[in-house]
Amino acid sequence: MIDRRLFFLGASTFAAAGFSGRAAAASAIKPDKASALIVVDVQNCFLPGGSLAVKDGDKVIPVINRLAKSFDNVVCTQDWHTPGHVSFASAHPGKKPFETIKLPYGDQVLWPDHCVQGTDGAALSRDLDLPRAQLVIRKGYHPDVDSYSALLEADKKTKTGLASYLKERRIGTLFVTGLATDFCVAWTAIDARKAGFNVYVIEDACRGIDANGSLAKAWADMGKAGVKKIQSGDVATAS
Ligand code: VGL
Ligand code: ZN
Repeated sequence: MIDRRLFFLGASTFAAAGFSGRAAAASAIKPDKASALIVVDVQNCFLPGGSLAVKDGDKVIPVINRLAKSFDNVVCTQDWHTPGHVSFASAHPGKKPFETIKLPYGDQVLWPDHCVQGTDGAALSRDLDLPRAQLVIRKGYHPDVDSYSALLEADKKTKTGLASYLKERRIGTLFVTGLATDFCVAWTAIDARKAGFNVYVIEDACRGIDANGSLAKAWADMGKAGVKKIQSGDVATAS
């Protein structure tokens, strides 16, 4: 009798501890002073109605706005192409958007014209509510080189300066959000891992283009690089 009571007490105590332990772990990713929220390319061209609209791209905005309240450090990126940029299909007679060509630095997907410097399409969405954002890093401004990654241009040599900025500020952990999951988000996350950062990608704070299986491939590549996939609900909210 005594044994049985003890067993039941023990079992229920164990179950309760196990359950709350798991629940705590799932919500225990707490951004600290050495963490930054990276908001990738939430620009009009990538939003519904834009020239390279990402399906449901606008859905990331409320999620990012909510997350930002938990971060001391917020950095935005902005795709910022010259008119007639090498990544535009319109710059290659006979080529159409989403075809791939060979450039000196490797394969390049061709895109509709997008995010041309100084245009409204290149502006960050006015619905972003990031009053504490500290830096907007622009990329893709060399006419002959694309830059999906916010750290390293597509030639894999030219640095944007973002890694050094973050390191000088002693920021070691990045939470990457924005558009598009399978291009600028993934390349930024993977290059950040290569540069030694601890990297989370917040899946529900991103949306993808998904051209020819690119979304599944991007998640696989990110996983191999040691990028951690999480959901916005896994990030501890500001107290
Ligand atoms: C992007 C394609 C071309 C992106 C930028 O932000 O993911 N994709 N330029
Ligand atoms: Zn671009």
